[in-house]
Amino acid sequence: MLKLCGLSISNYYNKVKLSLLEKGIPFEEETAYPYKDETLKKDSPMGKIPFLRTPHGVLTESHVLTEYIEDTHPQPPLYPADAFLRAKCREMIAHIELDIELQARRLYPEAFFGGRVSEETKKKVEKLLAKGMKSLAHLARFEPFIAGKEFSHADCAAFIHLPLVSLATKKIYGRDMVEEFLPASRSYLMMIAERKPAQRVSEDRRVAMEAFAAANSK
Ligand SMILES: N[C@@H](CCC(=O)N[C@@H](CS)C(=O)NCC(=O)O)C(=O)O
Repeated sequence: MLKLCGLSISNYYNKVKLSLLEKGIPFEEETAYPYKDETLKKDSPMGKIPFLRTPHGVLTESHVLTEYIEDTHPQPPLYPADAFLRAKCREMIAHIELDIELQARRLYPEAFFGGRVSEETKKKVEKLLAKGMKSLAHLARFEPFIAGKEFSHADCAAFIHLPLVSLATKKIYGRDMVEEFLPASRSYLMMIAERKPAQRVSEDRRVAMEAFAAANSK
């Protein structure tokens, strides 16, 4: 049995969880915290979540987890059969994560955790995010799914990461950079949110966020 380790408040954890649920793969969840837990370091060399316990050992890095899941459980496929379209799907995920989420992440300390981000960082990130969002607007297809006609791992990434980027940019800049550059994302995200696996991930995240907020208000 696969064991997904991490926290339901983590977007990278939730992306992999959504892929597992969409594919109907049985799995267990194990709570693991970044930074704090020393045992985590043995499992996750960078101290990050998520990681996956497999019958053969532990894997880290969410895109590696996704590829492993797809290789070991090819049905139902969450990548197109055609090699070029598969690559386009992976390209989309890379842009969402490297050019959008990873940039927006630098805003999270102030947007979500009561910290401060310098004005210089905010300005730099705003420019980079605009560039990343333009690249996604160029690639996104919404036919009706983000990479084409079939639901794919790219939808798992988009559904989990984009709302977080919306929230962060609204809080820091007073503008929702996702809706601004990608207006079609609004109805698209609502469509994905109606799927059962997405509902399960959202509900688990809601409960985990409440627990996190309560623990941090003490
Ligand atoms: N590239 C990693 C990113 C994972 C990541 O950043 N996870 C966050 C939680 S959402 C984390 O563990 N942060 C702790 C840290 O960066 O030390 C992946 O795709 O798995």
